[in-house]
Amino acid sequence: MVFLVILLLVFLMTECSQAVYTPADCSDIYNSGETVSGIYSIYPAGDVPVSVYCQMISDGNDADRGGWTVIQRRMDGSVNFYRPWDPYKTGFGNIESEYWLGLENMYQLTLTRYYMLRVDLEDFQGNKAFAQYSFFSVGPEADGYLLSVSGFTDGGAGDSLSVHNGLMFSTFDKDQDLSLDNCAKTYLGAFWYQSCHFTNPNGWYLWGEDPTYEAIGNVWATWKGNNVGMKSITMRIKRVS
Ligand SMILES: [Ca+2]
Repeated sequence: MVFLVILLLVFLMTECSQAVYTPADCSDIYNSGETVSGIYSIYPAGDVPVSVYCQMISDGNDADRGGWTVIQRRMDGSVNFYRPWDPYKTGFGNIESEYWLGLENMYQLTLTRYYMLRVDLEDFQGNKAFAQYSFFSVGPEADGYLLSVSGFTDGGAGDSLSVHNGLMFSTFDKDQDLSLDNCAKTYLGAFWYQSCHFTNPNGWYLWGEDPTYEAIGNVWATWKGNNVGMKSITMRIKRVS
């Protein structure tokens, strides 16, 4: 009888712990024992599930190891990134290929947690480089989803992002940049524009080098200049404990 009661209690505890398992991000999922990269559900705000690609790295050095939450990815030009404010707020695209996680999700994730950011780049010749930042967060919508990024480490790409620190996010229908013009319209993207950019990861998928229209592509100026679109760009974040 006692055995049966214990069995019942164990069963109930297991069921309950499954019901309330709401990982905030891929770091939580990795730490729970999932070490295979793929699509998972995370709960940035604690209640609503959000699909995301988790890049799980279980070897390599300490900086790489762990569960990385992919917040932005371009890889084949299959998704249109020239979109207005609302999709940039809530997120869009295909989790298995190209997507934007959404500013609100980034805000919720970084509200009470510390993250590092890594940006991986690849050109159409197969060259790769990255830029890493020891701190990344996004402020509330009321403050224009302000970007905070610092602590640059060079992975060969140079630093095209620190100049965007402290800026508000802009889309073609919500100009919050520091330019008299509309940077999102001029450079066919959406970003934390200044006047206007050193990198334009959500810009036009250029398919390589194309100087026809200056700096409209998904470029990273300190690596390949303003007119070389990347084959792939991935922005991913990992919790720093
Ligand atoms: Ca402006």
